[in-house]
Amino acid sequence: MPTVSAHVAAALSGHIDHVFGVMGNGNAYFLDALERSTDVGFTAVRHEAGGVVAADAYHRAGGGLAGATATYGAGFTNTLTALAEAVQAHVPLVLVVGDEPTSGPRPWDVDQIALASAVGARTYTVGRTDAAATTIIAIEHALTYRVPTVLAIPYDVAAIEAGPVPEPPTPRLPEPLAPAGAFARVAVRELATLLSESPRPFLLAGRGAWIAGAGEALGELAELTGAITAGTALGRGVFPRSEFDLGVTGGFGAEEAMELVREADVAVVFGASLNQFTMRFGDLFAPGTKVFQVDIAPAATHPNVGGYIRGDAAVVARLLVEELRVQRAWSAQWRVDIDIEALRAYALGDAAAADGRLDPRSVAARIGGLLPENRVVVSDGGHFIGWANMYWPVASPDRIMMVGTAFQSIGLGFASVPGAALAKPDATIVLTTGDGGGLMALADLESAVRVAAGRGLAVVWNDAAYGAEVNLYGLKGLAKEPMLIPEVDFAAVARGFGAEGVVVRTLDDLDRLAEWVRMPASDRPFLLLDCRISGSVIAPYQQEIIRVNS
Ligand SMILES: Cc1ncc(C[n+]2csc(CCOP(=O)(O)OP(=O)(O)O)c2C)c(N)n1
Ligand SMILES: [Mg+2]
Repeated sequence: MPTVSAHVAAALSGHIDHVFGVMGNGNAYFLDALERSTDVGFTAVRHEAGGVVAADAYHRAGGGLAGATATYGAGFTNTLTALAEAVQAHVPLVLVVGDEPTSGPRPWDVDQIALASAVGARTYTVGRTDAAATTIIAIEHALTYRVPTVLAIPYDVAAIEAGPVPEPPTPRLPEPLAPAGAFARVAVRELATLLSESPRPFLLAGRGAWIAGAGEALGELAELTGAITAGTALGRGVFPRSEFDLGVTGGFGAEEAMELVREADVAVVFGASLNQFTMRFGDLFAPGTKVFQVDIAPAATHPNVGGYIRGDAAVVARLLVEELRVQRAWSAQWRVDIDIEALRAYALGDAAAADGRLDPRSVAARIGGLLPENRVVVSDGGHFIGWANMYWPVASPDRIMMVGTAFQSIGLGFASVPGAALAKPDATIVLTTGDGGGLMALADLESAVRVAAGRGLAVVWNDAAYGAEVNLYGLKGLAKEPMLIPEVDFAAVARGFGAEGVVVRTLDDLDRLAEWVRMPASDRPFLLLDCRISGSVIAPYQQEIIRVNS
């Protein structure tokens, strides 16, 4: 007879292909049922945070909804940082955990519902008779609100026989949000009129535009208006015509491209939250630019926004296109007269910095030129995030992700690799990480090497320091000792996990990457490049933060 845990597994299997996690007493029956009676794949990771991170990365890389699992107590508390990240980054996933028995907590139990709630995640607890239906509610909540949910199985309920698995209900998901009411209709029409008369229109897409599938409609809108376009760090490559696209905006943006944004007279932002980094701390748009935001948030999310239209990015973009067709707008010419590709260029570095270590800009540029096109870049957090974001072109938002940056956490990099690898099974997965975050995440180097194998490449920006802290506080004169890390031989560490490790001290050492790229994935090992870079070259986005903080 199926158990309550089997009911959970069966209901999940209708909506989830993959679960990542670590087993323990609290999820043993669930994992047994998942393995024996469903087609859901289970991938073991080595730290529970990694289970949530991998499920998160799986979703961001276009794999759909994924599950994570951990045992009760310490297994669950190990997930909290990754759970907070998924909440803040708006990534749906279902975390299946063991929980205290219904009879009350044991000495090793903690109030898991309160802990999940404290980081913004809702818990659904299954009972003896409603496990399948409750599982569907947890899925529905995750997908509707684009958040992680926790599905808790009390310890004394997990193995109870629950009878044949019922046909679970289908999750009910809302339609894309359309601008509602006469007020919104007029706002759309007026924005269309403004765009049709604008000599220098600018359109910016964020991750919300990608999730909404707005690319085609936004492409038409750009054609009809003659707009120059760009993406946020999470919304790159949404617009179909790259020759009119300035690439990434915000701190990672190329200086001259960002100057051009300030020349726009009308700017419309689709599906972007306009955080301080995207907005260059208020300087992205010039004071005279009329800024409009289209988003599903209840109201505008930045004070520089002058007009707000609440709605799904694709729905509103299509409405604007229809309106412009009716109005027979003329198309602005400014994008035709400008060499946009030239504006997207970044400074090339030197071969070595003054201290003799590598200049990260030249390392990044060389690696960027060698990477295979079909790739997904997963990034940990730290000063180094600028290098991949500036020097490695991104085709679409599901091909670069920074799991950890919404919550400003480091140490979630290695575990992102298995998630992305399973979501895009033909792609090369490229991890970009610092030495500090890399050491924090090290347990899941094992998962990364095992799952991605010859499709996996890790680039470690090894500056023997918590570089971001040196830049923000060391340069202010604070004690440097806590900011330094003894230089770790990551290449040797990688060999211990079954990968190939290469210490990169000169640009010529990157020739190994050129060879590796030419080999079939099945014939090559996971490759880790331990790049010994100088901490003296500070990325422009970080200089901006230093300026704002000083
Ligand atoms: C979990 C966590 N601990 C500490 C921090 C503070 N922090 C932010 S960046 C950073 C340095 C990261 O060092 P590394 O990974 O080597 O990258 P680098 O800055 O040197 O490029 C630290 C410690 C954080 N953001 N998250
Ligand atoms: Mg470092």
